[in-house]
Amino acid sequence: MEKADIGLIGLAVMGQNLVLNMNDHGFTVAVFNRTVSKVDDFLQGPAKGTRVIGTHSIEEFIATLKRPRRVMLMVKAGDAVDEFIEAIIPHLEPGDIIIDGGNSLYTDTSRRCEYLKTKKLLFVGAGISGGEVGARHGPSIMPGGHKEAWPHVKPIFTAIAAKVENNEACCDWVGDAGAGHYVKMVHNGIEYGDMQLISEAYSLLKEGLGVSNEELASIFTNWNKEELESYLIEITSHIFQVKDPEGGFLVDKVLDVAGQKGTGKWTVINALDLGQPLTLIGEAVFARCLSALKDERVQASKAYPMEKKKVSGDFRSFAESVKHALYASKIISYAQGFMLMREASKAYGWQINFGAIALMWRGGCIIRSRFLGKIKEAFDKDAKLSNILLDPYFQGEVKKAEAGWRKTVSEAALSGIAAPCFSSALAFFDGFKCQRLPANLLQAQRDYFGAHTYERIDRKRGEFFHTDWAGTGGKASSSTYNA
Ligand code: NBP
Repeated sequence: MEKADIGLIGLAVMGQNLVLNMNDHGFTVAVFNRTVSKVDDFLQGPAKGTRVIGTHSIEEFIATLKRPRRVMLMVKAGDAVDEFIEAIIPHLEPGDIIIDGGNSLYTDTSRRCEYLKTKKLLFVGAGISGGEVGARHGPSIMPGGHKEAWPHVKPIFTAIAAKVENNEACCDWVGDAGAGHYVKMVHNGIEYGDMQLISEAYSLLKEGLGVSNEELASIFTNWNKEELESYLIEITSHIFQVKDPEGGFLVDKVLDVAGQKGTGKWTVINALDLGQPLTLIGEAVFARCLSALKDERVQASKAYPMEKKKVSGDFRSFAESVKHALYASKIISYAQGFMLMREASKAYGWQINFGAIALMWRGGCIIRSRFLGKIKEAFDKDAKLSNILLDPYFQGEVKKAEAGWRKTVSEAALSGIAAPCFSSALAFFDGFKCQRLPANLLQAQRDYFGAHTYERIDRKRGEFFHTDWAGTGGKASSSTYNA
């Protein structure tokens, strides 16, 4: 009997489509599912006529695999992954590989790496983005874990992944332990940021300029031909064109309360843990929280009525300013996202390959864009680049967009239109490029009331001073640790 190149457990939407994608690329795949009847449904349905091998028990499943065995799990994240790992361990041999392609929390993946090492098995935690269509025709795949497994997984993953210029696959080794799933989490955080930025541009054009849905579709279609070209800008231009069968445009009938499933929140919590100023994604998550307070917002809108004030300037020039605000803010968001990943790589000892991340996100996933190609180029030129904002290309881009960005943020403030991500991106930029922040005063205040000590500009770093500012305190100071 023909042996399978890889086995996949979990025949829901992602699993089925990945199996068909692997089959298209010449791999023989064995499949299994907790509800075993779904194996037969799959073989008689979408997998009919393929070389997919259906199995009806774990024993049969493992027996059909070539050595070293490659077992991929595409099941619900959490306990289901641990349960399947325990169920297959007794049937595996040292050197066999387990791959978790679900949306697992990176700390779970790191834990599983440690555990499976004690069993002499290899473990890969791979973030997969692109949804159903991506899984079927080319997702972005972000694998991390035990690097010894990579040569055995690479041919399959790079074959099924999305391809960009020069046929480069949107899949590369990310780093050790939970690095792959961590990078997928940050991808989702950046997705929150991109979506909120687009929504702020929409709000300023619609509320501030009174642009119609037809005009919005046309503006976004044009933006998608320039530096903002991306999947999210493209789908946004389509959304503005969809009519409601009951009349009008569908987007105007959608309730303004945004949902969230937690990956943005976890990215921001991690940024706080690592002390990184991930302000834009933070604002994007909070903007969804604020949107959820619909009833209170309606009440407050009556308590603080504001005469509708259109933004100043003509249509064409303000729309251009909004485009610049969107582009510059997007650069800030990615700069912050890469700052976070750099810190995580250091803190967790992962050796993350940043150029590879930009390439993996270039195609297949929700945040895919032309822009990510430029980030890849920046890391190709300088693999040790400390911050995207210090790359010469992005410096030039931010400078070109700066005037329009400032105009947009000030017009938003004057017109009373909330633009939290545009504004916080600009505040971050002004702080980041500021040689001397008012943190000297913060330190003085901390020392005044809590004897927390301060460093001086005219002494070497690491020397701490305490002053009895009011002449009423003692000489004892607090310890100088940072939380
Ligand atoms: P689901 O997340 O809906 O998971 C369905 C699969 O998990 C089925 O095979 C189901 O078996 C199995 N399963 C469940 Br539910 N509970 C189980 C348990 N306690 N023990 C064993 N198996 C269990 O499927 P999906 O949407 O295809 O996603 C698969 C993974 O990929 C998830 O981690 C998801 O977060 C991730 N992901 C999804 C997308 C997407 O767009 N949907 C995109 C990227 C990543 P059953 O058939 O017996 O119920």
